Amino acid sequence: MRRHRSVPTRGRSPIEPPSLARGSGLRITSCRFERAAFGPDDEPGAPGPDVVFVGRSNVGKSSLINRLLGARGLARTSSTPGRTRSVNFYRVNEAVWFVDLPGYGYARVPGEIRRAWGPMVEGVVRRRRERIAMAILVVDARQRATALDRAARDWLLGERVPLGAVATKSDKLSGNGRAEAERALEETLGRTAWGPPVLVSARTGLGIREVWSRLDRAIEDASAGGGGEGEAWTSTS
Ligand SMILES: Nc1nc2c(ncn2[C@@H]2O[C@H](COP(=O)(O)OP(=O)(O)OP(=O)(O)O)[C@@H](O)[C@H]2O)c(=O)[nH]1
Ligand SMILES: [Mg+2]
Repeated sequence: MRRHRSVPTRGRSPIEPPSLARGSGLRITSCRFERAAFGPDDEPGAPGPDVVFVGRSNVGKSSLINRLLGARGLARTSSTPGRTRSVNFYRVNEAVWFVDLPGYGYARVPGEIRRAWGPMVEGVVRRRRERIAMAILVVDARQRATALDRAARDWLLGERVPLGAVATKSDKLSGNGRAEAERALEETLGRTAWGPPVLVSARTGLGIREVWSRLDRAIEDASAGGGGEGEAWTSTS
């Protein structure tokens, strides 16, 4: 049974303590694509917090967003690396931004776009630093973490944004392979307040509940810590 749906809420959302993972209350009451940003002026100004997805091109960021939101096809996915070239904003429960960043490390993306990637992603993270509840570094469970992934992690830690890691496509590993990957990932990426990296699969849904429970905590902390002008992060049961 699906626990969360992508149907829009009618009228005002009930204001409740911000918990999505309480009991069986994991629930998305609304989500929508808001806009694709190519520069600061395009970024939405409505209150966050933001959950930002960072990772290599084609690693599965957009697929993971769709799986987390239970909304197949909301974020565009492609087997062609470099599909997401803008910063895409999704509004979740009228309260939280999911931010899909362009992927790094794909050589065949034209040079101009590659050169723009660094400043574009850096700019978003720096401008929105205060509202980032969690930057999720998405790596490939089969590759563990590449040098570029580690560089991205180091940079994000340096920017002092809350950081968590997930390893996706873990449906492609056997049970043993997953246990090994888990160990290797914790060794290479380490653990943050988020905990150790979580193995997930956008295809099977593995690990999605765990990610939500950690995200929920991070969003709750961010909402308690500052801002607080937006609607509360709501859960309906
Ligand atoms: N088996 C498997 N395939 C996946 C999974 N997640 C994504 N994929 C596939 O991987 C490819 C890339 O997925 P995307 O979600 O578009 O990747 P992305 O990171 O958003 O890529 P860019 O936008 O190019 O940076 C697609 O062919 C997906 O179907 C997963 O959990 N398991
Ligand atoms: Mg994408």
